Amino acid sequence: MSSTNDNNKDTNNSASMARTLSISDIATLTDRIEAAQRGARAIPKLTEDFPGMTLGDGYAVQLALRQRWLNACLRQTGWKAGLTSKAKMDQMGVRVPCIGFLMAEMARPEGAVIRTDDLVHPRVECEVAFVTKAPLAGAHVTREEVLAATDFVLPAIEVIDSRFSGFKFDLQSVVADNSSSARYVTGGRARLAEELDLATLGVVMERNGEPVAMAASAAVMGHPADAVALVVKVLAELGETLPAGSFVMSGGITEAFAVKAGDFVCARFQELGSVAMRFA
Ligand code: OOG
Ligand code: MG
Repeated sequence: MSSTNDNNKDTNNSASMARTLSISDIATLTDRIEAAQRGARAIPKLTEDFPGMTLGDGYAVQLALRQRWLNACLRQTGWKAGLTSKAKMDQMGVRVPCIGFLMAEMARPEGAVIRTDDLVHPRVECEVAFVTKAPLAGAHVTREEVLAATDFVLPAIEVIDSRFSGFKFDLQSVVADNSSSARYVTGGRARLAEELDLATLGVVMERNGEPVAMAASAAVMGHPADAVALVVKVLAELGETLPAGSFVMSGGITEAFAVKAGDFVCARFQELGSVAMRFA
């Protein structure tokens, strides 16, 4: 099913983002992911039919999906980093961080009731989110540059939803599936990054009033701003930059937890306040 055709490939910037699939294979996989997302249906991971698929192919599918949403006049709010903590890497069995795009349609207000019938098998995870006030670009961006370009930080819960059966995937497949992006909720108190030690923020994740996980923000790459730098570096490899005014989630601090209709979830962050939601 997979085919390679050198005359039919996009060019891209970096060796690690090398692509092997033809433009028509990328379109086929983009159709598959889009249908699974829209229909809230689990599908086999993409490498079952396309075993030679590379990380670059995964990002080609993700960017094709993003382009479809933008062509439909939907608005991108920013990007996210994923698999940036050991807890998340261990849980998913994937040891390389990834990025995904975030759209306004994925945002839900603090305290929202979130439907589960249009999701496959949702999970929640707590994250530190950043909003930028200056553009960031390049393969060598530093934590200090990220902090200087940060307008404010705020607490977030991401609702992830892998479109792959059993919530099991490899790096290429999850990247194509926009790194499981589904919904996100911000809340609490927006704070200036310089007023906080962003590496030592404690967080307690509760489901139905019971603590299910707790950790400190250093679990994310030693410092969550490093995960924002990672987003910028991956974007550079894809020939993209992070514009000013971007919303960026830095990745789950603890492992993610399955949720079902009726569940109430609250993440309590030191210094940043709490974010809560109910599922229905
Ligand atoms: C991939 C998405 C990871 C995070 O914060 O680690 C992610 C997954 O775990 O399904 O968003
Ligand atoms: Mg996440």
